[in-house]
Amino acid sequence: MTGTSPLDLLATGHLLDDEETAIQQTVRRFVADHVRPHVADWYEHGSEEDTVRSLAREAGKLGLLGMHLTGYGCAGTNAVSYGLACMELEAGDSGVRSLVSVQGSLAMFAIWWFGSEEQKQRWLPGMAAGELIGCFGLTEPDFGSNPAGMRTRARRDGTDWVIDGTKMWITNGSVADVAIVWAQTDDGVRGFAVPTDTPGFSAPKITGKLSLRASVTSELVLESVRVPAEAILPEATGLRGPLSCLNEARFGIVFGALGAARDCLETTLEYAASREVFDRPLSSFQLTQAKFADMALELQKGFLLAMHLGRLKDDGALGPQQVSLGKLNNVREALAIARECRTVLGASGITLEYPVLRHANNLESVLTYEGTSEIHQLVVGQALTGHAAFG
Ligand code: TGC
Ligand code: FAD
Repeated sequence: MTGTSPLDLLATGHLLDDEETAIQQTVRRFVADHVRPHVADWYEHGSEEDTVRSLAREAGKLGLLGMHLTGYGCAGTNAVSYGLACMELEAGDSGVRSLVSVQGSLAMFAIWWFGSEEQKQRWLPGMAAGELIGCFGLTEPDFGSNPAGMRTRARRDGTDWVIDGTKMWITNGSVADVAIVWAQTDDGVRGFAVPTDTPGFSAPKITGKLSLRASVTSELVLESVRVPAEAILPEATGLRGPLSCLNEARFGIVFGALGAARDCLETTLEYAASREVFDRPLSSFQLTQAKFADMALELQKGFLLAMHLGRLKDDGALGPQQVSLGKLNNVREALAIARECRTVLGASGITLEYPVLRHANNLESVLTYEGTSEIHQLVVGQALTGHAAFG
């Protein structure tokens, strides 16, 4: 998508400054060295905890974890740079971008924004280095789109808190050293930084996934998990707490999904140039070119949208509805591009030799997590009409 990309019909690289371009290129090399050689294997066999840990350490060395946060060992880049990093990571695999999103935008952000100084000192430097892994437990088996209904409950016992409940579909749950757990209390929803070695905490891994297989997804089970008063995130009160963290991660996805789409399109352009059908290169047929033109158009439009939102964010002017608009469009279009590319590859498109169906399958999860496309339609609908149509 920068000036070096063959897909950059609009020369969108001109929108980036030198530092942003350098960060993008560095992350692209990281993906080439640490992700691309292994990702088909991770996908085929399912990612293991060890893989996540070693990838996190490599990402930490590069300063990718919590990179748009400041202090506590974080790199302190601007939002656009963070978005570009997400795009490059997701060109490798959505699961790798998920690792960085959950660590930086959800778990670290929750502590950085809502935590006490002691919590920040305790967790953030190790998390930025990739030595400690965090997860973010909001969704429950019966409450995904509607977290307000959560049943996980924290009650006071003396100065301690005792937490009971179950969280579902939690990225890196069984790898994590610290779980940010959102629970109902007598004062509404509150967040807790729970060390995962606390008695009563367990995180069974979810198996049988057909999407995001290069990422570890787990259940969190909390049975009378007792944590001291210092575990509560003091500044997060109400559902606004977790939803504010989601804005951060959703922003990364606005850029990230385009990386997966770009990888599909680049792969498919190359394939169609060398594949002969009816004695001519597949890329010379009008129907194929129409597909390419439409896909390139949506990719470039998506990037312009992402850049606009990134600049708004860097100006402190980005609203949640705008993030919803970006996530809705860019994930939907990325998935459409991945599926269309698969058709151009024919039967070859169904294997792991090419990344296309892997990306498409991953994007099914991306369409669902961080707010489903329907929830983002409703957020935009509410902004347009003034009526909340969720309930
Ligand atoms: P509602 O009554 O509208 O709002 C409750 C309070 O929250 C505030 N608020 C927000 N604040 C910040 N950012 C946002 N985006 C916010 N949206 C709402 C709101 O102002 C209010 O504040 P206050 O102070 O007045 O109390 O809430 P609702 O219950 O009607 O729900 C609205 C809805 C449906 C949009 C929300 O629940 C929602 O976004 N649902 C989707 C849930 C979701 O996205 N879950 C994601 C879980 S994490 C995940 O998927 C990680 S995947 C990671 C990976 O691998 O990359
Ligand atoms: P539901 O809420 O049951 O929705 C089912 C369908 O109903 C969807 O199509 C939805 O759009 C639709 N629907 C719901 N409400 C409405 C409505 N009001 N109007 C119209 N349609 C509606 N969660 C975390 O907390 N932390 C994580 O780290 C995390 N990682 C994840 C990783 C993966 C791989 C996946 C797949 C999910 C992850 N999630 C995580 C959970 C994710 O956020 C939820 O799956 C998502 O919020 C949707 O919830 P649900 O699956 O319960 O679907």
